[in-house]
Amino acid sequence: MRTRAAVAVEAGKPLEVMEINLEGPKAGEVMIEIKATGICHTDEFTLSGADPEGLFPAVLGHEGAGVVVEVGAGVTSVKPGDHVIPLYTPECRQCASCLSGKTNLCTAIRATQGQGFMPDGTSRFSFLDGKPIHHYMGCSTFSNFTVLPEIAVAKVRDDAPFDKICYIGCGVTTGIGAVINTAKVEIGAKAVVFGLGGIGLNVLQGLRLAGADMIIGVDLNDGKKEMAERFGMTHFINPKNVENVVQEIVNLTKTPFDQIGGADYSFDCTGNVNVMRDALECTHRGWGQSIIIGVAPAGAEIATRPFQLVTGRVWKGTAFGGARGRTDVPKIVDWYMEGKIEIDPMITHLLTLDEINKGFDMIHTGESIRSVVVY
Ligand code: NAD
Ligand code: AHE
Ligand code: ZN
Repeated sequence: MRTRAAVAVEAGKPLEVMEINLEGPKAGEVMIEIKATGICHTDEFTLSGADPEGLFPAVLGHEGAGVVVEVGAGVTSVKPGDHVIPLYTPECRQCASCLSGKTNLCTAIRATQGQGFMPDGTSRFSFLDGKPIHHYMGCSTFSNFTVLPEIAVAKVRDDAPFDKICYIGCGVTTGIGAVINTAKVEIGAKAVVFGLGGIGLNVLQGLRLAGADMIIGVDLNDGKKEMAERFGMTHFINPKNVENVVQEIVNLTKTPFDQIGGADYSFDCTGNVNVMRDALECTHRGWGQSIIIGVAPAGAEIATRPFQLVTGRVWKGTAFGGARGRTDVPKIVDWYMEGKIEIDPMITHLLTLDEINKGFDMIHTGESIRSVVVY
């Protein structure tokens, strides 16, 4: 069949909206009509050419929601008409990683996913002349119709609005999950969030849910302050206005009883390796934990004095907020529908597929939190 898609033809070039071919689902696969997709900073990162796994041409997009339209042989967990969220971190429930109970990083199809292919090593997408186009993060939600393995779709309730719950496909789950699953933040904690964009705001609302007392937000853009306060930030620091952001955080967190100071938890939501260092070093001696969420460009490396770890600080990372997609994503959709978490104010722009490059421009200018393309 034919489908409309925004194709990343080359690194650093705007996406090109066009008709392309899409082959139907093979055994164990499902075809989904994407109804809405968010544009995450990671899509921009890959399009820019900074992703060591970036492949071109490709159909990008990994933050979608839609309806199953066709299933391949042997598919049992979803049927046509089901509402689903594509998962870039699948959950096969059979591989060593899933069965370990220690990680959400299912390894069943990771190798072919990274090569831009379906698990059988081929692509379902091609240009009209037959030249293949790569899949992206196993999702390719910048296409009106896409094909995914059955293990990479979460079935969700059918009364939830697609243009809001698509964000649960990455940003919401990543931010809230980093707090709840990865850091396991406790009531009364003091936490710092570096980068108050589409991920950082969800870390903030995760911290509020977890009952953190002091929630410090750090961003170079003062324009991010108001929205961050709405999601639970109690203190704001713009690094441009202070001499040393680490010292500022240590001072803010000191009490008469605890003159050492430092955050119990910090989260990097910038992808900048210098910020990652500050995020580690502003945590408390003996027990502070710093969680890396941001994705750094090819070749970038993190550094700190090992003494920071010898003295008890812990450096961790998280992908998709440690969430097990098929199990956890339907629950997060329920939390949204029950009013336990907010999504609507963070979706600042709705776009058509033809306008998708505006969404990328607004990531660069910082004027959007999340842009969502509605098909
Ligand atoms: P975004 O562009 O919406 O937000 C980034 C924010 O960081 C902006 O507000 C920007 O002003 C701020 N910032 C940039 N440099 C800064 C600095 N030096 N100091 C302080 N603030 C700074 O991006 P997003 O969608 O929130 O994504 C954030 C990061 O998380 C990206 O690197 C993205 O690729 C990554 N990400 C990771 C996962 C994961 O599973 N680990 C999931 C989604 C996104
Ligand atoms: N391909 C990059 C890394 C990109 C990356 O870290 N992706 C995150 C999700 S970002 C979502 O917006 C992730 O889940 N990583 C785990 C995985 O298996 O890809 C690189 O540096 O090579
Ligand atoms: Zn993302």
